[in-house]
Amino acid sequence: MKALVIEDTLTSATLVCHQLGKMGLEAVHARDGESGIEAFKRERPDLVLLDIIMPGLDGFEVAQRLRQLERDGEWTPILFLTARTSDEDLQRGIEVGGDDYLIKPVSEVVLKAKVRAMQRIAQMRYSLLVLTRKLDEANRELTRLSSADGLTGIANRRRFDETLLKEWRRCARDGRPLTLLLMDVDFFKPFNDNYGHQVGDECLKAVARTLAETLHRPSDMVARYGGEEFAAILPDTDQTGARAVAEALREAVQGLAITHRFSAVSRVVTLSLGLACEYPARGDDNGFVRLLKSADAALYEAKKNGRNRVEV
Ligand code: GH3
Ligand code: MG
Ligand code: MG
Ligand code: MG
Ligand code: MG
Repeated sequence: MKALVIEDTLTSATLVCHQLGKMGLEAVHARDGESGIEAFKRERPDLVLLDIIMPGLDGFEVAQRLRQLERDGEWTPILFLTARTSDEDLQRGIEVGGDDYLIKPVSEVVLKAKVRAMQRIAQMRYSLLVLTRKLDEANRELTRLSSADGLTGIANRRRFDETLLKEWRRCARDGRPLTLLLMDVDFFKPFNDNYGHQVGDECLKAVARTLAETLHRPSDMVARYGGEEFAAILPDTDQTGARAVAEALREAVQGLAITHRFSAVSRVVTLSLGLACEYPARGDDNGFVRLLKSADAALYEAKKNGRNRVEV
């Protein structure tokens, strides 16, 4: 703990510094307001003892300036230590930012008790700060958990729904196209039935990771839409661009080369994709439902036309 003593009278300063030293505090002395402010910036003390009558800046002005120097969330206890005894001075001292007001000469016992009181408040304040930080962190973690899919770690349906509406509106506002992809693993039921649910889960994790890694733009998002179905939102992407992305996703999943002896279309796990692209209209907040239906219909076509393919 470090205390800054801003006091122009040397005998008084020496005495107080000595007393603080006995309490286990490291005392730094400044002999006027200006150098007190400089010392505050340099030393970042845990406590300030501040005289009022000094050449140059008086203690009231110094207190105000010190409060302005505190960084966000910081608080340094300021105790006036002065020969001025009027109620008005005490009142003003508290108003300009002082936390306590002691009248000289102050006994060692009183000084010690007052410093202890300030230390206790500072400690409580610090504990509260730590708690607030932990709460913030826990809150962020909760938000993350409530929007992530438990198995794959990518966005869940809830987050997908939120994002789709948000991106729909954004693209409407900016006059940009929005693409939606619905994707479904081919013959996943026989995969599960033959290799077991655990292997099925591992396969879904690998597919999710690959989809996420293959999408490049920060605004792209992929979600687990349901069991073995995934959905991707591609903002600012027209049909031509989206077709290329969909094709890349299809190839990336095939490229995983996860053996699937029970697929009727391939020897490895594959993906069928349905693509829908629109230029959202302003005010058409329900238009994304049409987009979903359209992507779903395209996915159905992809299944019907042989799977492991993209349909629009
Ligand atoms: P299609 O090519 O027509 O899509 O055939 P499919 O067998 O994939 O279609 P279907 O929808 O009948 O099968 C989906 C299967 O996905 C059913 C279930 O066994 C499996 N499944 C769904 N969710 C999970 C999951 O979380 N983990 C695992 N291991 N399997 C899942
Ligand atoms: Mg003085
Ligand atoms: Mg399915
Ligand atoms: Mg199906
Ligand atoms: Mg399927």
